[in-house]
Amino acid sequence: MAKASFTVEVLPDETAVQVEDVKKGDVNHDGSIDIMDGICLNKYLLEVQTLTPSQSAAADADGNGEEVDPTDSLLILKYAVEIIDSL
Ligand SMILES: [Ca+2]
Ligand SMILES: [Ca+2]
Repeated sequence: MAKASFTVEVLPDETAVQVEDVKKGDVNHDGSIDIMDGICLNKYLLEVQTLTPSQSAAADADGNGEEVDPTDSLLILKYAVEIIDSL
């Protein structure tokens, strides 16, 4: 399985500011949490696209340390279709 490699150069302070601005679940940063965020996250899981550090922070719906996996995808989709009412 091919794994995308990329280099991220941000200072620790900048990362902190970015993560603070992140709305959990809003992976594509359009201001709302909906099905598009689930699709965006699934594309990442399928290695079709990469996420920026702030996007992966937003994608970590269950908050287990910015590890993005299918559990986060499921949580965001459940929220998007109103099965759960908070992330
Ligand atoms: Ca969104
Ligand atoms: Ca997670």
